[in-house]
Amino acid sequence: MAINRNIQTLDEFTIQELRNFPRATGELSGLLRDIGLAAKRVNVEVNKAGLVDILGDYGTTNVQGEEVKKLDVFANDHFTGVLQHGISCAGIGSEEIDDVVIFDDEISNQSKYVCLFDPLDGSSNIDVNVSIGTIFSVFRRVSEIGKPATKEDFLQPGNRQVAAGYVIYGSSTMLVYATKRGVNGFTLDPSIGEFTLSHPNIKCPEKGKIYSVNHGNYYQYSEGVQKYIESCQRKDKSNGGPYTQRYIGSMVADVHRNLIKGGIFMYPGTTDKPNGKLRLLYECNPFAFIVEKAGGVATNGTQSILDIQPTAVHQRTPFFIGSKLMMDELKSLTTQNEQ
Ligand code: P6P
Repeated sequence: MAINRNIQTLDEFTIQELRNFPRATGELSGLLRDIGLAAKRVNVEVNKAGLVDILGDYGTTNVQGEEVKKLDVFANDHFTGVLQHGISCAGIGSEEIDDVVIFDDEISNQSKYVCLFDPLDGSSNIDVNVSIGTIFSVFRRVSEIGKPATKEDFLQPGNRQVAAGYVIYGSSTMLVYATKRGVNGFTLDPSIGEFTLSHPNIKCPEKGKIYSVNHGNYYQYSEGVQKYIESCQRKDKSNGGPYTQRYIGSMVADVHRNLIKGGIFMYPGTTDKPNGKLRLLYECNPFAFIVEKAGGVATNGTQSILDIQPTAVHQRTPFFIGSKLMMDELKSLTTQNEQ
């Protein structure tokens, strides 16, 4: 029976990638397959969240001081579990856990990588059936292999990431990840229970007509950001305006749409929250890595996200990400208005 080689599963793709790097140990491929396995398990629960008593507040609050939904905990436990019981990860950092978790067992200490993740971003949307997602970031350890991982392994600038990706639990479930070789998207085929390559070599369009921002905070934004938002709304032939405003309130869904179609996503600092809301290590860094590998740009308003030297696991940053020419427009307007 002829095997349809056109449908490449995530496992086949990562193994194929290995063949391109004969000296590779296969650890990173293994880590990505582990993440794919956890994503499939979380997907099952997300898809039936409305049917079983897994909804509702878990009654606790996480380090962000937010009500924790049961699915957040479920997702956190599954991603932590597959990585701890795999052979490719020495420790994790998670939005749901106060500090990094060093696995410190004989096998894990031999692993070259550490992983940070937001196990279920956008979880406030769970109860109303809006797309949510998992975001992950992978670093090569700077600490000595064979010994336990250290905090420094996790506090590296985003330009040191070796891989980053996200899972979007939406109308279909997709896993998108980037390495230095590019960005590839895999759609879960329920008939075989495998992620299959559906979006090879993703590129972010240089220009788009979608801008994504929470207008409710408009009067708390800087003058430059306000000017840019107004330029998006203006009927201006030079930039193809007015643009379309799309904001789901679930970062994975908003950034994924803009990555594929072209556009800009902004979570600026406000007068109440000068550093904004989004977390550098497990939300902004991974998306910045992915979008920049696809040809886009990501900044905190003044510098590249990937150049920021982290000082704390849960630190926040203002976040602007998207199509290169739109990010250039933003930069010119904010520079003019904030000198
Ligand atoms: P706001 C979800 O809670 C989240 O962390 C991101 O997924 C999303 O982009 C953002 O917050 C939405 O925040 O303040 O606009 O509701």
